[in-house]
Amino acid sequence: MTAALDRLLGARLPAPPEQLRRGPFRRGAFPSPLHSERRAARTGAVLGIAFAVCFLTGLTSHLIQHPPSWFTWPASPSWLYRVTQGTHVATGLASIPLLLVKLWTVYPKLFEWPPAGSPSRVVSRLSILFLVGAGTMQLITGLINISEWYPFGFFFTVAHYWTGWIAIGAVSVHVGVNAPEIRRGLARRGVPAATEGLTGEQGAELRAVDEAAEINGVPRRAFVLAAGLAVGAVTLTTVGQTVSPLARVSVLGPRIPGLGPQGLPVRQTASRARVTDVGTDYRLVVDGPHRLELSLADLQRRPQRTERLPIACVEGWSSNATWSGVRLGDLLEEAGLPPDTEVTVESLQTGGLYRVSTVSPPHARSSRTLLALQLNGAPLAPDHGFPLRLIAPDRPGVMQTKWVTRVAPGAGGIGA
Ligand SMILES: Nc1nc2c(c(=O)[nH]1)N[C@H]1C(S)=C(S)[C@@H](COP(=O)(O)O)O[C@H]1N2
Ligand SMILES: [Mo]
Repeated sequence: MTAALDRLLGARLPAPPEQLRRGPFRRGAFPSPLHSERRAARTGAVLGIAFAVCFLTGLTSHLIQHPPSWFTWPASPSWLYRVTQGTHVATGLASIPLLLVKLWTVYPKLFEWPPAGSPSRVVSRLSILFLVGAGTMQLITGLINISEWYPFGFFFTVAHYWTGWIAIGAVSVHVGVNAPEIRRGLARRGVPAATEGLTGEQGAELRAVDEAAEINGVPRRAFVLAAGLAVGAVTLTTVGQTVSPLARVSVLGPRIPGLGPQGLPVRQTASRARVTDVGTDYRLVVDGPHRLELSLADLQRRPQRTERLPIACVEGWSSNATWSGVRLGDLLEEAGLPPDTEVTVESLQTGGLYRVSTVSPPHARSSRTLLALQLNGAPLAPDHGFPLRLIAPDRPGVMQTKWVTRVAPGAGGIGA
């Protein structure tokens, strides 16, 4: 593809006069093997894998929340979303040090001479602009979101979704355009970027320096160790937000599993959602051919089921809990609806983006999907959705609607 582009436009673009080639533009200005093609390609491969995994898990979460007609997400295994979303946030966080390492490895390329080389070089350098811009934007907005800090004016999920496509598109162009260099860099022997295309004595000299350093291996090993430590430190201090055995070292994770009212973190409090005065006039309405209207006492008199299911927030924290309440499928059946009817679950909350969610047939039909009255053996705390909340297996936390007051057939809210 790039060869065709160069043929079309002429392989060489005019170079600026040689006198301008000073300072970092000098030939061999960056002789360190840490800036070699080999380092750039290997660091890039690790970062590329992290980006790809992060993109695919993020796309999965998006599809679950905004399913097109061809997409269904299963209700089993109950931990699947917990794993995909935990992986999304963990790979995103690990990509922060990886991106810094990669940028440090390749920054001498900024001083490439001649600056424009050939048309394919221009495309490649422009794609890097997009790549660095979109990649940085994704990592920063993701980080800010999991810290629940919204300093920007745009809606996070929409921006994060579209920038994700731009980032992964730029990665693909970058890999396509640089395929020969990447292949060379991943092969056993690399050449420093500074010697690329050089022949004769000077090139041979620089390559000898590079090979000696690679063979001797000290800076390379220290570099790989330092990069590995940085990624390890970021992961170890945050992944405990979802991998509970590591909760004790999760000093940078915004939430700790098991910590919160009734042993569970809270995302949106009752007071922020303005659901504070649930009175004796509370009713659950289930719309259908035989409309149900149930008081809290009615709900408590019905057969109670107990399930152990996680809350898995899109923000990457998750926590298992024991829930008791009535089966959603039983209520649907009693209201005269087939138990796998797609339904909308509505909250007492009057505003907010997450007051309504859609329960798709696999989850509506699952015998493990409950409208829970109890959490870990006690009535729900107001912050966990008193008097009634939805809890379904393998579903994003944002779709586990709290303070439920109405269930109606049809798609309505998030997940529709
Ligand atoms: N009505 C309503 N339900 C809601 C929310 C909300 O803002 N409003 N937040 C959701 C989100 S984002 C998560 S992660 C879970 C968290 O449940 P918890 O606060 O009981 O842990 O509740 C969900 N249910
Ligand atoms: Mo969430």
